[in-house]
Amino acid sequence: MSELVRWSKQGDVAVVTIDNPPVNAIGPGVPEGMETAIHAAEADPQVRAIVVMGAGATFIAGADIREFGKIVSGERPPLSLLPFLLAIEDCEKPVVMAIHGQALGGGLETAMAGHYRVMTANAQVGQPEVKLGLIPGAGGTQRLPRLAGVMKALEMCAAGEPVNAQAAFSAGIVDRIIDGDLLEESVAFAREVINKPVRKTRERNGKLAGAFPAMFSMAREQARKKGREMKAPLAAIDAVEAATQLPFEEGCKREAELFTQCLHSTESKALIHIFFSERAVGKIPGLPKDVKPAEIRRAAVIGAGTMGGGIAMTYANAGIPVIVKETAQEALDHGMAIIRNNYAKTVSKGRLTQAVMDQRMSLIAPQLTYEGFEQADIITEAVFEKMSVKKQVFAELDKIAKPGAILASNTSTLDIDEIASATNRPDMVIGTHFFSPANVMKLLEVVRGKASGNETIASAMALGKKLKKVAVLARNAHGFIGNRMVEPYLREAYFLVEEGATVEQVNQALYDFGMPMGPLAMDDLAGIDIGYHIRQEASRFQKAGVRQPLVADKLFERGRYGQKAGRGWSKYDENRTPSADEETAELIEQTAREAGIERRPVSTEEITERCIYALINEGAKVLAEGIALRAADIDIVYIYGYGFPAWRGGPMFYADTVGLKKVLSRIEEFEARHGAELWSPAPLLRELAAAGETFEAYDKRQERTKA
Ligand code: 3H9
Repeated sequence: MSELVRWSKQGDVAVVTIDNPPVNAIGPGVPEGMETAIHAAEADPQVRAIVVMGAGATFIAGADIREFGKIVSGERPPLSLLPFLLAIEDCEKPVVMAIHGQALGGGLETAMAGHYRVMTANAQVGQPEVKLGLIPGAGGTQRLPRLAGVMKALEMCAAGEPVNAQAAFSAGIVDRIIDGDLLEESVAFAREVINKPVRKTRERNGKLAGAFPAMFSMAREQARKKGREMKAPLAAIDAVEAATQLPFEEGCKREAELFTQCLHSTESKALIHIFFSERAVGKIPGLPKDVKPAEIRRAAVIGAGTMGGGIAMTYANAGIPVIVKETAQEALDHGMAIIRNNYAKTVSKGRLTQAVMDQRMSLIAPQLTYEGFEQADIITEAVFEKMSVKKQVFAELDKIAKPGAILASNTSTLDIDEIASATNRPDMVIGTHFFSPANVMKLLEVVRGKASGNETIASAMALGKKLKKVAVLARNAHGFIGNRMVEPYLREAYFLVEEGATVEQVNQALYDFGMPMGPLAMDDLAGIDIGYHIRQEASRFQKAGVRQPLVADKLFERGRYGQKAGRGWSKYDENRTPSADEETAELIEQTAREAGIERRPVSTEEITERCIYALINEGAKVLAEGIALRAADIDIVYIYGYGFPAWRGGPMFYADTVGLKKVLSRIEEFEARHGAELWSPAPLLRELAAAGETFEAYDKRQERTKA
């Protein structure tokens, strides 16, 4: 018997247990083990029904994702789960799949090969393969429409979102929701079905008849809208459509073809890279294993502006009571009104109940004093982005915060060490850089100062998880990871309009690349005034004689602060819909003329390359300087903080897919044209390109060195 799968008897019911920690992924040995156990139980005359379940916290989280790269590289033969599932389905004794935790991907496919399914009330089932650039590859697109109907199967396979027990039961995916002990009740359920005919999902064709062509065209339209250039959702729809057109075996063949195409796609490699990177960022080399993060029970936030309000909501959403302090009643009232309005919008969309909104609002205590701050386990400062203001706030916090409280700054660019120097406890000071809107964006950039203590770092990283964010650790340096890199990205966008591209052309090029909006639209959303103040604070980093963007500051001087002012790079109507603004176009032309910048037609390719390669080049510098721990960390920052398309894998992974030699040679061309100060290639990029290496390989090499 396989060590990964065991079976035992509870009277006349066999219990097959899959035990492949941590998530019972279907790796080598698991399907074989399942088949052997089922056959052994089937052959045992005492056994009249079989229950299959997972050991530990979950049923089966899917195929072992680590195997896919090995299959693509030819190191392992293709995973062939289908025949094993057919063997389970053909078992002559009823097989009951007992689901707790998650049955995802190959996990749900396994469950659907059973004759019955039961599920605990808090479990989930889903076909999330599209999130890895794949489609279900073991009959999921063929069995799910037979169980749940074509519409539900399309929704689950193309969007990849899991469904809860109630939804799974209503859709017909499971036969019973279990409230009590899973093992006990599944065995009891198995006894109920002993004398009932064995139901093979693959033969239950009734629900397939409900399909009509418009379902598929609608699904495709939605998938294109949501996934932009992503291919996997469309492949998933094709495979579900095949279920309605072909017999089961033929449908499975079609699914297998589509699965293989997806498996070899760059999209899938990129998304699998993101899956593992998202988990790798939490691992901090050098942080002793016995460091315990502090328990965060109470929080306080200074500043009820856009960031402070969003951060307060994030704490409240995680059930942490939070005080929000402002200096003036009007600002406090305004901030609280925005918070209330944000929650109310979510309630009106049906995504939050009024009761939950009320409970969250009750966790947020607005006030003008420091009362209660002495009880806070963490105090997050979100005041004006100016060093003198931040230092004054930290000096005050030092006097009132309890010993052991974490003093966190939400600065997006400023020097954490200098901020910490305003206190007598620099070991407790750290940067927690939230991204706007803080209650929505998944990234938390944790910035370690020179003196930040290990426990402070571990606590901030753990806090990220508690707030349902992805926390990435950065070393203290101007702009940290994200904003340090966004500067050259934006700089190129500014230069490109001065050289002759239109604002709309620049925005469209980066939107078409996959960004949620173009760089100048992002600038308008973030606020032209914010960028201006950051540039003012950072002016000491500017080198004399190096070209500086000219128009952005002029927009500020004219009060064109972006979306909130109704005008910035573009003009905005009352619904904040942008349109081209002649005044900006004239301002750009006039500025370029006065500065002697030659205007010329600029291609989409040049726009994309100059913006994205500037990001990559700076990323390589950030990596070599140790500001980011891994290239993968940079990718995560860009995906969750700036909306870089996940299906391109983040800027560093994208560079790998373009080829570092090609990226380098374009950067060298830009250097020749625009000067070394702006475009000198990062030494690490040169080194990796010369060695024919990738950033991904560099990360692996570094990991081995540090281990
Ligand atoms: C598939 O099934 C294709 C099929 O159609 C068959 C084709 C033939 N494989 O997320 P966590 C690791 S495609 C390998 O931190 P949580 C994970 O890396 C698959 N490893 O825990 C981590 O390792 P480490 C479709 C996996 O409680 C550890 O387990 N399935 C897998 O926050 C803990 O994970 C999916 O896409 C895996 N399948 O969340 C589901 N899953 O500790 C992917 C997890 O070394 N998984 N690991 O960093 C998930 O969504 C979440 O892991 C889950 C648990 C919700 C299950």
